[in-house]
Amino acid sequence: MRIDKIQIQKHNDKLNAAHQRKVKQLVNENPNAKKVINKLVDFQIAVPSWALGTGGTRFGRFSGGGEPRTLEEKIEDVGLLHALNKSSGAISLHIPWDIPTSTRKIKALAAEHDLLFDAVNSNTFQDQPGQKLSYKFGSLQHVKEKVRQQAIDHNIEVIKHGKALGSNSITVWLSDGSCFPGQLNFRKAFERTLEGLQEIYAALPSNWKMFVEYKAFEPNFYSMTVGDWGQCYLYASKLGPKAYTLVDLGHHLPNANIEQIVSLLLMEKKLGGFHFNDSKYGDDDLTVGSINPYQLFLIFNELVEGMDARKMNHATDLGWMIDASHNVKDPLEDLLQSVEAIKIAYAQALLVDRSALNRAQEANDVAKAQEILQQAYRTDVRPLVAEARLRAGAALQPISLFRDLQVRKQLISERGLKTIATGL
Ligand SMILES: [Mn+2]
Repeated sequence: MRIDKIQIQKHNDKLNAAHQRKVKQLVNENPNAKKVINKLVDFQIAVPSWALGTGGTRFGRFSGGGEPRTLEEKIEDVGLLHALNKSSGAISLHIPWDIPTSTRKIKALAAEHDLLFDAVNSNTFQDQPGQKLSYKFGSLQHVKEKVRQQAIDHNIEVIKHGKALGSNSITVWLSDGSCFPGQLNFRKAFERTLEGLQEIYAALPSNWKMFVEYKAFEPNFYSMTVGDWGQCYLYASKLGPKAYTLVDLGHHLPNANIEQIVSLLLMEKKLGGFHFNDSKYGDDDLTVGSINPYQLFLIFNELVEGMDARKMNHATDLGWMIDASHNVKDPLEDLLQSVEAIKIAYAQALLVDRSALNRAQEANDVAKAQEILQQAYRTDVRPLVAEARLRAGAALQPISLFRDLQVRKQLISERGLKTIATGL
């Protein structure tokens, strides 16, 4: 299924008059609003291939129907999202779940949908059918050299697939760690993992980045070998200038000050990218902004401040990706909500009066500093985000249009009710 320009135009025509009144008011009140709209147009967030089907928990999985069965259908789904919001112009693939049968055809299909290939992801956290050696006790940390080599070879293979597709980064998330005290020698596990990452790093094309993703716990519940931003920073520093940390919002211990972590990693030129999601308790992978939108705003506040301090391009100098998936909503509606939440937080962060905030900080005026942040956070920027969509040729209200066009019903009629996305 495809959504064409005429359908979007009709939808926008109905809503545009009321929308323009709201934009006008915001532009009058905020001298920066026009600049914010331009930055929002440029800001794209990659959609992961594994979020297009209903996620599961370890207790069950309830398919929503019409889920993509192949890589082609996954690209088609991201194409639908991008047509609706013009903010999801990239897909992040997971190998081996998404190995193309024909790279040429897949590239052409992505180009038809105006999509790029974002970071490719390796998978050594589960055993694949026919795999020789098991990752039950880890991959790059494994005590047996042959298992480590198998994991290294897999990552190098992932780089090859990514290179063929035009991607320029790999995300390595390792589930390595231990479930019980005494199971693992921490130092040896770190050293083995570093050696493995060094071999993978050596296989990176010159223009590539390696994102090393950390996670505090799960599936290992006593220790994780890349468990927090400190350990991740050590790996990234020892590896070299093409290696960066990747921050997944759900991968911290409860109440961690993620915005401070982001600020310092940026300062050290070691922040590479993001996996956006939200959580109440652990790695819940809930819709971005659904639980704690203020935290998301505070993170974007540090991102904008830190990237501007280093004169970085907001749209292109970090990897922006969603990593969320759950059991109860339509995955495409859910992704539209996540993208919207990210753009709202970004727009609010762009509205922060930086020079006033700096003056308040230098004067120890704590109340004023809070007022400045919350002034931006409490501004309803949704008309600016919608205006950016309008200018890019997308829908003013993507979810309404998704429902009006009965996209899910059509996908079910094309693909069937009982489909399960590959890899899930
Ligand atoms: Mn992640």
